[in-house]
Amino acid sequence: MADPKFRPALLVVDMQEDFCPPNGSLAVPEGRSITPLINTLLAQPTLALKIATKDWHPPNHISFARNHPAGNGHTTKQPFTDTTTITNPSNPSEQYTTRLWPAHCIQSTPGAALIAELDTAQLTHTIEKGTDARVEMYSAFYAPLHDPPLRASDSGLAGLLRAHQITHVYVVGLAADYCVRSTAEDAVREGFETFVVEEGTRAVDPGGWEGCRREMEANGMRVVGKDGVEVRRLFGGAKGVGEEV
Ligand code: VGL
Ligand code: ZN
Repeated sequence: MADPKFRPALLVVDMQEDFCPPNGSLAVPEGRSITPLINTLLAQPTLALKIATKDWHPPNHISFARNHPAGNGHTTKQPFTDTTTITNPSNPSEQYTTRLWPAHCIQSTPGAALIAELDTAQLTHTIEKGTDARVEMYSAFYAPLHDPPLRASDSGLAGLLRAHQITHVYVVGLAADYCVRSTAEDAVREGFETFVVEEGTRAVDPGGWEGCRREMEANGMRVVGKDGVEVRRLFGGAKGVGEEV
C-alpha cells in the first residue's frame, strides 16, 4: 500500500545544454557530471511525479547583459559582474536587483535543449520558466514579485504538485546557487517537505556551494546525500544509490 503521508516528486532543474560544459554559454562547472545520479533517481517508481524544468527565455530577456546598453551607449553591460533592477509591471515601488548573464536558453535553440544523456522518457512533465522578458525568475514556481504577484509568471508547478497530492519534493539539477536554490525555497513556501540532493547539483560560482547549503538549511530545506535515508526511501528496496549506478 502506498503511504499517503509520503508522495514524493522529483524536480530536475534546468539540465540544459547552455548550463553544461563543454559548449554551454553559461556552463556550470561539472554540470554534466550529475546526470547518471539524476537518471538513477528518475528510474524510481516511488516518485509520483518526475518533472523537468527548462529555462526558456525570449531573445530580449531582461537577464541577458547584451540587452542592456552601458552608460556610454557604445557597448553593453557585462555578464556575471553587472546587474539590473527589475520592477513589478503592476507596482513601480516593488523592485529587485538581479545579476546579468550571457544570453542562454533562448527558446527553441539548441542551447535550450535538455541534454541528450538525461533519461527524458521517465519524465511525467516538463515545465518552462523565465518566459516573460520583463522579469528574472530563477524559481520554477513563479517570479519573486508578491505585491501583487505576477500571475503570468506562474508556471503552474504548485498546482500540479497539489493536484497529485505530493508531500515531499526532491530537487536536483542546475545551478545549485540559483535555480535549484530558488525552486527549493518556493517548494518550502508552498508547504512541501523539501530535499536538495547534494551530489545531484552543482553551483555556477566557484566555491558557491557551501554558503548556499548553509542558507538553504537555515531556511527550511534539507540538504541530503545520495546515500542517506531520505534518498534511500525513494528506492523500493534497501539499496543505496551507489549500488544502483
Ligand atoms: C540559471 C542563471 C540564469 C539557473 C538560470 O538555472 O540556475 N542561472 N538563468
Ligand atoms: Zn536564465
